[in-house]
Amino acid sequence: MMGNHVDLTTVLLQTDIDKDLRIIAEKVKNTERLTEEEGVLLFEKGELGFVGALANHIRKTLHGDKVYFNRNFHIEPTNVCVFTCNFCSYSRQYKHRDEGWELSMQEMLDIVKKYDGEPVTEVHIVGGVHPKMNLEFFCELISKIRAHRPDLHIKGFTAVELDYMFRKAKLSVEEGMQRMKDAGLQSLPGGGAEIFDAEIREQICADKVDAAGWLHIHETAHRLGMHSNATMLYGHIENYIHRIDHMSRLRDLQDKTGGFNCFIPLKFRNGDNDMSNVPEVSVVEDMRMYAISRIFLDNIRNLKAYWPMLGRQSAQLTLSFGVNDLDGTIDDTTKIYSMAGAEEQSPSLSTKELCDLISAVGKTPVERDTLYQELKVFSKESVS
Ligand code: V47
Ligand code: SF4
Repeated sequence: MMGNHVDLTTVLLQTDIDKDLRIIAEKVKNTERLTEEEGVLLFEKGELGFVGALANHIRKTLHGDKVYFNRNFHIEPTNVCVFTCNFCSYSRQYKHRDEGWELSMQEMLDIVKKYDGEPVTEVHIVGGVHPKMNLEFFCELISKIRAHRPDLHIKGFTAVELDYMFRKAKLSVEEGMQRMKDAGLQSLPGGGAEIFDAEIREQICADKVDAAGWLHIHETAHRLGMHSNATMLYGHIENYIHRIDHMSRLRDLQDKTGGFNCFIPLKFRNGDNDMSNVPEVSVVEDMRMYAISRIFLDNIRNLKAYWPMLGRQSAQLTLSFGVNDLDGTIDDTTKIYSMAGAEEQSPSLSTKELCDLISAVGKTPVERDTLYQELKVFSKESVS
């Protein structure tokens, strides 16, 4: 096995280690939970090698050398959006909808049909919040996808989209979610969380669902037996306290419901949006972000790096900083990052390319379904 970090015992043998960091390393060794203060301290004092060693220890304990990926495809119904998040390069206002796209029911079903006979296991549906695409429309879409291809897991709609649809339909979150579930929705993606802190939210995405609303939607989904993901948009105007506060609220909800499958830190990209003056953070800061989330979120089992946003090489690097999941779409049509200046302009990786990328850093590629059930473990020989 390739050893990229010194192990935790070696870290603890160092005599010149900062006393606060030593306490944190001891806690990680004893699988004890970090406090919020300790989380902030890790951001302030933890150098890349130190947080990497801790995160790697946790990843290895939880997952050995397995790195998960999923064969899925995306449907983006529209980029027309009633909201005005300043970091968004993707959306177009309704009055400028001629510059954007609006897919019809048939066009979306045609995307699904394109994958007939292909071994995909999930469809991920996410887009802007269109004032005319309502709950009825999306329930019909979901039930038609379900009828056409019952084996496909339908993961769709951020809490932002759901909050708008439910309010427009004059339904409570519980009623709205039950309708979606009855139509065939099985999981929620993690988008729309951004940063929960109210003051930062006010500056970057003032008009969409707030932290309490986002958390309530996910809690309701979990209570109905659905699972969901959680994201955090980092590296813009927030500080370390806001990041820890965000993760702490997720950790609290996870204690209550256990419904989060994974956590996905999303790096702010500054291409062509109203926050283009905000510089992007360095790759060192990216890796520290992954590592510290792995250490802090002791009750969310999987940490995902979304490779279309990071690029292949940085995605590979995250596997040494706590990440055990590369999402791994075979055909990803999401434009949310390509339009914000991400490395991957038309992201698509074959299973073989993805497996090679994982094997090249000494890890074992494992295909999973949406709920992280293992579908196939790829040995070097079986990659095809
Ligand atoms: O909520 C928008 C982010 C999210 C930018 O659950 C940006 O499996 C960086 O959540 N720079 C939507 N990020 C996408 C999302 C997602 C993606 C992949 C997988 C899953 C999953 C979820 O994209 C938004 C926002 O946080 N975003 N603009 C930008 N300029
Ligand atoms: Fe709309 Fe989502 Fe863009 Fe915000 S991030 S403007 S909610 S598409």
